[in-house]
Amino acid sequence: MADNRTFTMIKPDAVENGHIGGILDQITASGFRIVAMKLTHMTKRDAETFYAVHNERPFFGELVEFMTRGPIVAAILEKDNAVEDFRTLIGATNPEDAAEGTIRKKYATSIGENAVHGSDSDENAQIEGAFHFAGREMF
Ligand code: RTP
Ligand code: MG
Repeated sequence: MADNRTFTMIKPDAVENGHIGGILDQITASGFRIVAMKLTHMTKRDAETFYAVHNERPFFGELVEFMTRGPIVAAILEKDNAVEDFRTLIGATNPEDAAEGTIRKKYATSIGENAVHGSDSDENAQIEGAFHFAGREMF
């Protein structure tokens, strides 16, 4: 995957609360092009693998439980400087610390249930995109 791409998930809380449309609207209005997208439901093993970097953290069990609670929207997004610009667009992990107007400020309910995921590096964007999508699903 090219360096101008990032990977995102609209998490189960935001899907449950009816925010898929609002979040996608803000993403595309901010200049990101949707390269791949689907509604999917992660298994426990999927979530444990996807978030393996956090498996020693105290919140790991809670995170896996949350991410498998219901469907998510997975997507690959393209824009110059995609990883960094998307992290800016979503805001801080904890919505209480997120800047005004960011997706997490608007839609997240807590540090754990924070509406969206954004890759933290070009390398992880590549790994995470490939975790969810086959090459023929990327456009
Ligand atoms: P993400 O990977 O989902 O984009 O979030 P992030 O980089 O802002 O935060 P990260 O440190 O990678 O944490 C991954 C996700 O774990 C949950 N979390 N819960 N209860 C807690 O203290 C806590 N801390 C993190 C959140 O869902 C966070 O997005
Ligand atoms: Mg992270």
